[in-house]
Order: sequence, then structure tokens, then C-alpha cells
Amino acid sequence: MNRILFFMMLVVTVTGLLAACSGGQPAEPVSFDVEMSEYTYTPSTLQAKVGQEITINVSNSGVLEHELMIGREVEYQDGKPNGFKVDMFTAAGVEPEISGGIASSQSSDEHMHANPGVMVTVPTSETGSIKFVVNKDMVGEWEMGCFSQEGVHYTAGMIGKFIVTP
Ligand SMILES: [Cu+2]
Repeated sequence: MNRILFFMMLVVTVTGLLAACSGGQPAEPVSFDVEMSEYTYTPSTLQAKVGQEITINVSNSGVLEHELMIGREVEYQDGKPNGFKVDMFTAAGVEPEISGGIASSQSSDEHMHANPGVMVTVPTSETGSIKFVVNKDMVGEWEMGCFSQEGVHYTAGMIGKFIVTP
């Protein structure tokens, strides 16, 4: 066997291995439809992978205004839950595309969150969405939460999970 043929075979083998390891192609975009009501997210657990383009469509079928934030470590103000100490998007350096609802990087309604974070606030019967590409800094388990009405919704159990795997 001459050296050139051997080298070409090696390249083909390595390329094949790399393709197998990475799955060969980029992850498929995924969209989730999450219903918000008093005081739940349905479904309450969402799973995503690094590299996936995620769209979270939220619809409010309840009678109160609800919001969605994703983060870690709840911040308490005057004993009331008021946002996350760590906002997932801010921590990962990702600026999601937000549409519908009342999009904001800080609370726009009567309650101000202790820490600025990405949120989408959705009035009754309306919808909104958050679109972003998952990056490696998001790997791990995050909490979804609604802190409306001075944290009453969060305390009542308006909590979910956003799980990111490599
Ligand atoms: Cu709520």
C-alpha cells in the first residue's frame, strides 16, 4: 500500500468518527408550547440540548397575568420571592428573541424584580414566545418561575424546570 492511499484512508476514518461523535448534523430546532394558568406551567419540565434552537411559546389560559423567567437561586425581597439571582440568559450571554406578550429585560408592570433578567409577561388570553440557541453555558438544571403579584404566584407553585444537556 502506498503512503498516499494509507493517508487517504486515515482521513476518511477520522472524518467518519468525528461525524459519529457530533451526530453528523446540527440539532433539530425544537418548540415547546407551554400553557400558563393559576398557578402552573403545563408542561412544567422542558429539556434542551446544546446547539438546539429553542422556541418556547407561552399562552395564558388563566384569569391573571403571568410571566416566565428562567434562572437559579430565588432572590427574596421583604420575604417575598422576587426573581432569580442568576438569570439563565444573562449568565450564558444569550439575548433571546422575544415576541408577543409584554417583552422586557426588566419588569414592566407594577412589580420590579430585584435583579434584571429576561422575561416575557403575558396578559390573559394572550401569547408570547422566547426564541434562542442553547449554548454550553446553559448546561444544567434551571428553574422557570412566575413572580407576579409580589411573588404570590411563585409561592403558590408556579414553578417549572428547564434542563439542558450537553
Ligand atoms: Cu403567574
